[in-house]
Amino acid sequence: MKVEINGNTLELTVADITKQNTDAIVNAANGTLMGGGGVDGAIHQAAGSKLVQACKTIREQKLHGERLSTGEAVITNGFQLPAAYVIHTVGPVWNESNASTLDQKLMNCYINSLQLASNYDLSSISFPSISTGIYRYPLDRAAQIAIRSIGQYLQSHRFGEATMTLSSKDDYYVYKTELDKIINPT
Ligand code: AR6
Repeated sequence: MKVEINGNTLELTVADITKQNTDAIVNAANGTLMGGGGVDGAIHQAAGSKLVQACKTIREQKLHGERLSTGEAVITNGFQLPAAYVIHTVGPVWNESNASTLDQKLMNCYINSLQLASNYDLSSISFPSISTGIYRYPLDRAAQIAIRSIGQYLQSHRFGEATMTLSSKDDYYVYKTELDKIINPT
């Protein structure tokens, strides 16, 4: 499914993000930037060991040894990936008692990644479903935030192509439901 928003496109697809040849792919990382499981592990595996070296340099030079904060984003080369760049962002770990603060942080992941891609003059980006795996965010809630955040950014910027790269048909239909809501608001 692909829709036009203010001259940009927002597409939903079921695919392996490590195979996407957009200018950038987004990694659902953790604050250490040293890799992990899920999509983070798959991206590091496919990009090769230069990716973790680039992440180490960011930790030392840009973050002065600190972890990347939840909702923030940094960029590296894509090395062996088809995508030229990887944007690493840290999604929130789900915790019902703190939901509205976490929603804002998840929104920041999408907006800051798009902003960083724009700063690098990139015009296409693929996102995974941030926080809905190991970080246990409720899928429908995360999908609504992702679609609204990307939609809002595209509505107010000339960007290009944004893709949500989902790992299953079930995830795809949850995201499609949210995208249908912003195209045909009732
Ligand atoms: N392509 C597209 N989507 C994928 C792929 C892939 N190759 N692999 C997994 N997914 P998760 P999180 C989907 O757990 O919840 C890591 O250890 C997956 O099915 O990767 O943000 C990090 O280091 C799910 O729908 O990310 C952090 O510690 C979605 O990607 C932590 O996990 C996100 O699941 C981050 O957890």
